[in-house]
Amino acid sequence: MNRKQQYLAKHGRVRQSATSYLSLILKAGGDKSSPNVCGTMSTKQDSLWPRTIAHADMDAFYAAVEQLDDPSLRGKPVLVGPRSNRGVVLTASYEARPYRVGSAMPMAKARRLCPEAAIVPPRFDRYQEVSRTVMDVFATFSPEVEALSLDEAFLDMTGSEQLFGEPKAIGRQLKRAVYEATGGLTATVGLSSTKYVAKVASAYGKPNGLTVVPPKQAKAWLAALSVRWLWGAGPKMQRRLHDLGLRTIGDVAKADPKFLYKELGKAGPHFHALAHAEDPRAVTGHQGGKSIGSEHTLSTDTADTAEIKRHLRRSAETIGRRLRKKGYFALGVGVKLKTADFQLLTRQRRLTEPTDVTEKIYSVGVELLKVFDHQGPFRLVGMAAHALVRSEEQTQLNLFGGSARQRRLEAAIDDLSERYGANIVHRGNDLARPSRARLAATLDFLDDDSVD
Ligand code: DCP
Ligand code: MG
Repeated sequence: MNRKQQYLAKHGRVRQSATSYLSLILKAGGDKSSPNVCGTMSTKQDSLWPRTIAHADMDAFYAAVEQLDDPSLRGKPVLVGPRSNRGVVLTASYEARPYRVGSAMPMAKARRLCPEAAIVPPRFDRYQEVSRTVMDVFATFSPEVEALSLDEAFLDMTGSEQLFGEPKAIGRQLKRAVYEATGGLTATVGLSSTKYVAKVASAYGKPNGLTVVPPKQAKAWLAALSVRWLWGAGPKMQRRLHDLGLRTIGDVAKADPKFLYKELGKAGPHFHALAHAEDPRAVTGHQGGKSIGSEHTLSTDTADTAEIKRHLRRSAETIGRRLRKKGYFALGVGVKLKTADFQLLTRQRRLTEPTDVTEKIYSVGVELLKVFDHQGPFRLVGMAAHALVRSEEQTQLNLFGGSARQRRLEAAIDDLSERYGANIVHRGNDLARPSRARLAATLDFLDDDSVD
């Protein structure tokens, strides 16, 4: 039984799949009880949806949690951030957004623009808790959930029509489930056949929206949107595109890819493909944009579990040390194995609480090792920490609990490693058999420049 079949067996609720649905590209009313629903018409759905990808993002997440917990804040402009004028707004409730305030704006400026807003200091522990609830809901919809941050994720819903119905029905159920599980928070959901279009569709429907873009109509739907909706086009790139006479995504789709490459380098063909609604990336279960990894290409391929575990431990040590040094905690851990015939296999897991503890990362790695179907031999063993969150946020939480002693021990090891080199300290069980990886190529990587 593959994972999807196992999932279907476990959640064996079967619904009649709708074969067609009607909707229009329209934005209907926007109150909390009736979501915005946008979409287009499709007929023989199965053949038109090679993949079904949902993107879900909570509305004004931190501010909405504050309004949920304190009814006196409901319906009012709320800024989450420090009460002092120093620092920035983390987010603004939708009631505050008409005043043109939002995330990352200096608090002093936001208070000037929206003097009547209530200023609420952040409660990260509470946001983590709600995030776990939301991610748990997502996990009941799909075995493939890729969390991008605390409040947003991609869900691969391909083949789930039997269970949840047509895409619009999936979106409705997802929104309802989040609303019910959190006691009243809304998410905006986009559905299409690529990650890119699903994400644009959800941003388009903000707040409390549901936007369904059938793949056949994705290109036409994108065409009217401004180039600022192109993934990866920041303000500087948008100006550059405007200078080239490209104002809409449709303009980019029509442009000659060679011209785009000449003017924009590698970004040119990338934008051209997005403008054609082409985005082959799969929902990976990868836990976030930033990651820290460490992998070893072995001098001799191995199928020996004890040997593989030793490599995992070395990777976990490197990752833990780098997380602590850079001030990050990981919400997800992954294991990567490359078979002797160069097949790349990965498995990820979301943690119940963020960690920077080597032992924890290693123990999740060992658990993940059990869920690989392949027996080896493997030529590469690696681990990565995903969905990194800043430790300043975490220090406000009482996360360490039982692992406080372990953290102190690991801080002492970091100190020794810093002074005498990474190999100076080895755990007793590593000394019994020296690892072959010492002779092997090592790649410690940082997936996203912004981590540095
Ligand atoms: N956040 C932050 N600093 C930022 C951006 C966001 O601390 N520069 C936090 C606060 C947000 C949460 O992350 O509530 C989620 O970010 P989103 O970008 O999803 O923004 P919101 O959920 O607040 O609003 P939206 O409805 O636009 O998704
Ligand atoms: Mg959000």
